[in-house]
Amino acid sequence: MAAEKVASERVFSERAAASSSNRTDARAIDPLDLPELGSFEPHGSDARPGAKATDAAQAAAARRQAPSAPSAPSATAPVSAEAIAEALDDARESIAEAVQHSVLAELRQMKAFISDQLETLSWFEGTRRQPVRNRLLRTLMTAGFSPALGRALVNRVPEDLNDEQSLVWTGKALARNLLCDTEGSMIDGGGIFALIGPTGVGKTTSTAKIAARFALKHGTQSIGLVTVDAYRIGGQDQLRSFGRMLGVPVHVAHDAASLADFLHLYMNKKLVLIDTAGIGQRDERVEELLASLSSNVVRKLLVVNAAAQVETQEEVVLAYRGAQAAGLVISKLDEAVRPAGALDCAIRHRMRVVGVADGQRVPEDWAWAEPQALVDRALAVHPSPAFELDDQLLSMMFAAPRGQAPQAAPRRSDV
Ligand SMILES: Nc1nc2c(ncn2[C@@H]2O[C@H](COP(=O)(O)OP(=O)(O)O)[C@@H](O)[C@H]2O)c(=O)[nH]1
Ligand SMILES: [Mg+2]
Repeated sequence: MAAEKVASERVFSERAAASSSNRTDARAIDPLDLPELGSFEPHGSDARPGAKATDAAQAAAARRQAPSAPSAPSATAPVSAEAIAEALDDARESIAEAVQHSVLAELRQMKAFISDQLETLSWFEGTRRQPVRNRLLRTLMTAGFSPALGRALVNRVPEDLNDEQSLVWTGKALARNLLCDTEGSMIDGGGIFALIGPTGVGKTTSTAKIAARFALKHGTQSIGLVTVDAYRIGGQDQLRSFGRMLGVPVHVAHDAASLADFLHLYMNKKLVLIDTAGIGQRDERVEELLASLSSNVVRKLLVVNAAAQVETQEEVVLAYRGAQAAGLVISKLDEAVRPAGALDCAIRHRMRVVGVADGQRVPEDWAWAEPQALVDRALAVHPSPAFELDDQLLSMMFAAPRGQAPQAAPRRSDV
């Protein structure tokens, strides 16, 4: 984790070093201090508010109970009135102490909540007094960026810029922080890649598009195609028919062992693409899938649907461990009203965008990731009047509780 942080900070500082001194050029300022978005990280091992105090109260109650156990009146020995009175006193004391601890824990929790709310509201009030920042915040929220990233950006935009300049600055800051594998160099370098993600996001279609692009440059002989989509009826046939179009045979792996066999068989191929079963991010089989692809040689490309809700995208990234994947494929960009969500996830989780699918046609509707073009597209959102944000709505958004660890999505077996 620390090594990743150092590496990404190096990328940022290298890019910053290559910057010009133009005032509106985001490269001229410090990079976004993304580690500050720590509110997305779970807080330590036990993030329950007041957990420590409550646990301490429970432990104290347990301690008091323990010594009293041996002295508990046996069935045969007569119980004296003093012993009963003493036991009652002990019990009263334990209850009072436990109640005191739990009240204190609740008060602490309330205090933290109120000071968090006040801090956010005073930040928002401060922003309101700076009309350029206020309008910028509204533009970012309207585009679909998260309040966390919006706030980080608005805090850093230089004060002396006008609306247009601050938007240019923000666009550049976003593009600089959106890691992209421009020109598809990662895939062009070859290796074994598995496309993972929820159902219907475009894994198979993207696999076919990537294979077609690669075949154009390196020839069909250099590609191996494997599908482990054994769950869905027709899942294998879909890649098979794309394979036939390309002239590349497709093999079906039914389990981790047969996948290993195929990978061995394809040792001499420059690129091996593994198409996987679509599994909803709340399905516990996601873990099985990730385990079956845990080999070091298999690099994972998470496919995220740009047209999905941003909260869903966030859940997908968390469930599929997107931050540990080699790259991100943003699919269905053509359908997305607010593509900002997918970019926001990529920036906050420091994922490298490998490619973008923007239509159903294979292989035409595919582009290698280009940060500025993606950011410009995300910022060019014109919502219908029903979805416009006014100051009141904005203040409500920013008054919502922040700083909580993301709730793990309920697994399918839990619901
Ligand atoms: N509009 C649009 N449709 C897409 C895109 N990628 C895939 N699709 C369609 O989405 C559906 C599911 O795609 P598929 O590749 O089977 O998804 P998978 O379940 O993740 O493998 C198919 O109808 C595809 O044609 C895209 O970039 N844009
Ligand atoms: Mg599929």
